[in-house]
Amino acid sequence: MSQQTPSRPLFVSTWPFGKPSNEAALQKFLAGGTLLDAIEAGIGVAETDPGNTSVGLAGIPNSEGVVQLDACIMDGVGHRGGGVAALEGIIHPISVARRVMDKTPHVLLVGAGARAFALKEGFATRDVPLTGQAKAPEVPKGLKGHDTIAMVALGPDGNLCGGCSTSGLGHKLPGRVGDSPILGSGLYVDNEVGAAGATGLGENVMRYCGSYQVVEFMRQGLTPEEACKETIKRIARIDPRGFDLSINFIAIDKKGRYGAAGTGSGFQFSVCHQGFSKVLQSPGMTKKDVGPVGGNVH
Ligand code: SD4
Repeated sequence: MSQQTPSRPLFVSTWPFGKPSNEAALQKFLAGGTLLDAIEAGIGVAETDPGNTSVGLAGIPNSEGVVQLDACIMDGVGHRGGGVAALEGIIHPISVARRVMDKTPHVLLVGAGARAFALKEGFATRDVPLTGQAKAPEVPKGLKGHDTIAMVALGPDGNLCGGCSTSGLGHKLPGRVGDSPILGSGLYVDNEVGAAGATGLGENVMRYCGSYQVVEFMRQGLTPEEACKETIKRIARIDPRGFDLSINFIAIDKKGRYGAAGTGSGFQFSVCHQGFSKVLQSPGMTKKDVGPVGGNVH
């Protein structure tokens, strides 16, 4: 069941660590910031949390021991977006993503080019400590220790926006880019309909344009939770791995309805508006939710 609130602004983000981020976003907005300022400030909290090993420079490094960060931001007004990928040594990738959106004719800057842009724009840097994480020789098959913050928001004027930031899959190959900085994959905002964000194994989100699909299902009339579930079902039907995909979505719509769903036992997500800030459990999804998987069954 999607839930609904008339309270604006409304912030929804992935994981329990989204709660302090949501609260910082609400404070920023109440202090006179725009909805985009709020998203940037909220995600910035996760990026500088030294205990967060999956967002920002405390994140688990890649197979060469280097932390490479992915982020994007999207503004429903004007359908604008910006992102950075494989960005090294910059404290706030979400802010660089916003600068790409606001100050360049481009949408996505990567690697050395993204870092050069960030330095030219005066963004703060930090030498990257390995935060005690072991350097790994190869990409592991497991998915442990990676949790993106995706945050979507609905403002009092009915406009939507969102952001996403991650250090990505721990021990990934250098240069690997996940779903999180890719508009339509890790995040998508359509000001006519709603917004969605993803967390999980990026390869399994980006092959299906997951967040875009969630928004398109909302356009067809599904509630946010139904749209998240339907997207997971569709992916599971097509993918040979069925439900063994480690993917999770959050979504909000123009009416202030919000919801989430994830594979397996689901995941926790955070919701905040004035007088309300909670961590909620999303429904989980397994084979029994859809019947046969592994083929293109319709
Ligand atoms: C990635 N989607 O780079 C990110 C990681 C993540 O929960 O969200 N993990 O694949």
